[in-house]
Amino acid sequence: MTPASFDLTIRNGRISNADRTFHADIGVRDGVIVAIAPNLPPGTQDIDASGRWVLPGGIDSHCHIEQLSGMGVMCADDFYSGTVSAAFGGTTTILSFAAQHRNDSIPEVVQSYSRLAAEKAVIDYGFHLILTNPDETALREHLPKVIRDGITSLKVYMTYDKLKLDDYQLLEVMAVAGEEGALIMMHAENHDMIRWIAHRLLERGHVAPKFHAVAHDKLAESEATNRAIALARLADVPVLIVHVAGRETVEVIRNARQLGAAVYAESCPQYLFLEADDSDLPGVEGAKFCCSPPPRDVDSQEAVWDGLKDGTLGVYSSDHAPYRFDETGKLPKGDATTFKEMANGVPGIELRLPLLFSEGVMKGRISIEEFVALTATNHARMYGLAPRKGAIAVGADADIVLWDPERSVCVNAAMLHDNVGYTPYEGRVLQGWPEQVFSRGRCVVRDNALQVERGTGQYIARGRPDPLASRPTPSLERGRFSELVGLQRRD
Ligand code: DUC
Ligand code: ZN
Ligand code: ZN
Repeated sequence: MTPASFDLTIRNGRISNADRTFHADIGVRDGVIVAIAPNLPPGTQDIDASGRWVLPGGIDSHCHIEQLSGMGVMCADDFYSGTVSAAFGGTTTILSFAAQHRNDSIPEVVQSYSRLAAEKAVIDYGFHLILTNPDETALREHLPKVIRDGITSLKVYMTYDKLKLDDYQLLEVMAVAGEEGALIMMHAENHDMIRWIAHRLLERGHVAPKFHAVAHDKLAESEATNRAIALARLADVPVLIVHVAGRETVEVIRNARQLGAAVYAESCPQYLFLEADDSDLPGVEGAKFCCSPPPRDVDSQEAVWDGLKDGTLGVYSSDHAPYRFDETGKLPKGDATTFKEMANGVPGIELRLPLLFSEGVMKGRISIEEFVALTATNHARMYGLAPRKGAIAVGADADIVLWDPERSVCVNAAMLHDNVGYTPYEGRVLQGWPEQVFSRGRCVVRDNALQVERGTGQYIARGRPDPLASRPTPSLERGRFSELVGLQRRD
């Protein structure tokens, strides 16, 4: 190996992957890790990582960027502010949502969303498709095509008037996902339970943000999760339950997994670090803490920690849903906005990793290897980004973050790079911070400053999600059922 053979060398670091921690240097050429060994020769760029923890760049597989919500509200972050904010928080790949609204043509949705991202993203990105109109053209033509083009996951909703699919439609989509090799991501909340509670609350004048959490009861979440799992088992496809909030939901998922069901799940910072009571504030201030499902209580937080520890919850994403605290975002009717009219969602793309690093790793709740698995490696496998992303390994993209475990930071909205203007984590003191961020060997963040131009992120066409690649053969009974009802698999 000649001295000039690396574009970048990161030396003397303490490297952690999902399986182990070790000391070595990393050599990078053309954006790819080409050597991991002690005492590598200097690279054109030579970084001393002494005292730093060297981790794979985070993958945030659930964030809403430059997307219109079901209620027609545009996110505050476009692909520039969204990806800059992600990068400053130690994330080097995002998966956001190309969202079909009911009258939209899927190919046009994907094309226009791709254009927005290509112009602005500073880190790598891929898309899921939100599907709201599974008509014959969508099912037979458009879905197979977008899945084959690398959008290998579909988000579907069991609630929200303008997004929800009924059980029959969910089964139809699942059948196509199974046939084409896409993963179903399920927003699991019982629509009619929420509608019924909300109606009765509003009738009685209970309009404040804190009633959002009352309407989105934990039973609505656990019932829909149970049903989603039953539907997926019937259709013989894996399912990933997104944004798990409540203890009962964690238990439903754990039980199904113990029975051998191909059920996967995600949780997010708001379910570890926020509670329903946080939204009990004067006026509409509590709206800053409202998302769906809502943060619950300390008991559910504990259940989410346990789920992350024991593998019930395999991925930890932000569900960054950025809305400004004004008429353009959270509060379409200003101070008169009821909980039913608020935009749902909290920001979190930049603090996702620092929160878990500080409260999970530094406080001894999870190991650094578990941190890496939950924030990067499992996302890469789950969503067909591996082996290119999610690990520090020869042949992988040089998506690498140098963390300073000694740095303590008091969070405030002004230091963040999103376009939201507030953070539900204001005033928290976090231990450990991502200091230097590399994406495909390019330094993206250093000295608290962005080092790259807009539009330099790359689109990643994804492969088959691991749950589909490694799905166990259907049982004899299911196999015969599948044959009778014409369920097919593309191998
Ligand atoms: N709920 C969602 O389903 N998506 C975005 C944010 C939210 O609160
Ligand atoms: Zn959702
Ligand atoms: Zn979401």
